Amino acid sequence: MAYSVEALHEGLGFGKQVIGLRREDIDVEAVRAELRDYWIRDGLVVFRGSEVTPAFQIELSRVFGELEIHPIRELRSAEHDELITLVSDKQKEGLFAVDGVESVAFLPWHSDLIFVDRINHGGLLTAQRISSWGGETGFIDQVQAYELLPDDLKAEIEGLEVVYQLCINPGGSRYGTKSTVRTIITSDFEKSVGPRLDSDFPPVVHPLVFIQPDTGRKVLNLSPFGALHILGRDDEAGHALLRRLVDHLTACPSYFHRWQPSEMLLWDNWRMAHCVTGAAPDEVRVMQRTTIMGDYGLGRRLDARQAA
Ligand SMILES: O=C(O)CCC(=O)C(=O)O
Ligand SMILES: [Fe+2]
Repeated sequence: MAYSVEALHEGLGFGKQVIGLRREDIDVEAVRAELRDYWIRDGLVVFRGSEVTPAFQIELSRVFGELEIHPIRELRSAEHDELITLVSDKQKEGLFAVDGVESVAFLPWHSDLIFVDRINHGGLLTAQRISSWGGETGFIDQVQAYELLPDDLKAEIEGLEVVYQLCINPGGSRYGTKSTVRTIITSDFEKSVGPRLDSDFPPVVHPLVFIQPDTGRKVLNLSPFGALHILGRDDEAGHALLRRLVDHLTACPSYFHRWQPSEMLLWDNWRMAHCVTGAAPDEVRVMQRTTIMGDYGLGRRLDARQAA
């Protein structure tokens, strides 16, 4: 094989980089198995020096599972059903002052699809247009985050669940970010999904601790963006516990990716929280992502009347 593999960053504890993978390499079952192993064991794989096309992005994604059509129709790509296109055009996706800095693309720490009962197993992301500043995609390993929890917290969260709902504004979630986020231009997404939020995206519940099936490792399964409260603990003590967990998670070792056009990023969405830093407001950042199917079987919808 012509490609090579290295740690993403020495001492980080997660992530691999695969350099020079070619389309024909993934016809070989041993290569497919090796890549799946990196995905599960290392959480994040950065592919560099590949020839990036939508067709290769889709085919490479299929190494890791069936692809799913994203539930938010506004995000689906016009050309390929398997891709979503994230266009950070301030008129379309909104313009925000993040801690006073005008930005597009800003997205707090989250797990994809945590706002539905079946969270997808992964995503493979490419950059079509890159911003001159910002627009970095950040990652935190929730396996490491669980390991770093003090023992009393590990014991306290066993068996607890968190209630989530889709959040349509990056500043609109209690636990999403400590930055101040002021909306300057409301996104088309917010205008379109807002009126049907409760009917189309009712609250759901996910466990705080999830055991990675292939390795038995525990994951601190917490998405700050979209988290409402711990189920049955929507009180001061419950919120203090959730705040402590969010602060712990977001202080864990992180990796922020500065994009080049010839790169693809693959992550295990069941254990890699991610975020996007605000990007240049007068430029259009364009990303495309696949959604790799899967269901860990632990999420469920919650009737709105039970949500407290
Ligand atoms: O735009 C990015 O860098 C990542 C956006 C994101 O959260 C995702 O694709 O799941
Ligand atoms: Fe995401």
